[in-house]
Amino acid sequence: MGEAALTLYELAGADDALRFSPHCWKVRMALAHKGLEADRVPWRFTEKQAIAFSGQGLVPVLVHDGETISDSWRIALHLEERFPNRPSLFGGAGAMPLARFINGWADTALSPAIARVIILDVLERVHEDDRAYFRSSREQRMGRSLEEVAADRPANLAAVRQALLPVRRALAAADFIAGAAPAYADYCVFGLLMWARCISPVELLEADDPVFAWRDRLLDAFGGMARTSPCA
Ligand SMILES: N[C@@H](CCC(=O)N[C@@H](CS)C(=O)NCC(=O)O)C(=O)O
Repeated sequence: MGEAALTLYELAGADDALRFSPHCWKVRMALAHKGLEADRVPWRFTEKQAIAFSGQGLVPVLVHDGETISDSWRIALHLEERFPNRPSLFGGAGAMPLARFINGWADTALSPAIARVIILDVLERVHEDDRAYFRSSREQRMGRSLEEVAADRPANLAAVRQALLPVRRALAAADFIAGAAPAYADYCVFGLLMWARCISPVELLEADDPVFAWRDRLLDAFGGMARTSPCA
């Protein structure tokens, strides 16, 4: 097969190399799973103009041979459909709805819990041009000042560990959420943990947590791609 031309617009921090978006991480892992490489373009919250061609204002945005796809879930479906001869992202079409459920759970239950722990670290590390926008958009979303959201870090951290219980349960039965081998369901959760790892000094997981060992396996996947990725 000829090489596909893939460009991924990814959120970057003040430092260009700091790529911390959870949804972009889901796509990074999906691309690696498919054995694909993309040209990764750093993007900042306030650079809406640079992705206006996608018809919306969020990253990830993938451009594949001139076709534009936004939203990490839609990108995963696109990669699965367009690269059917490479390893399946879901482990077969029948497993796709379950991965969609995990993605929805991660985004609605786990992501807000992690956000409460790391939000001030994100604020500190976004580009200075993004800072005011980041604060006002997130305070509007959360209905409180970021300092209020982050005030009780020990309780917020305990809530993340509690939220991970379904993952812990799954890992009691298999090495990965998707079973014996990692798949997109794993990347949906792992992407959120990469968000925290890249942007915050706080360790979300205890060393004896099975989720810690699972995260290690994924940090080492694809030649250690995630482990060697720059962190703040
Ligand atoms: N459902 C979307 C969410 C994408 C999203 O929220 N992206 C964030 C970065 S993690 C963003 O681009 N935010 C820009 C903004 O808030 O203006 C997906 O899965 O891709």
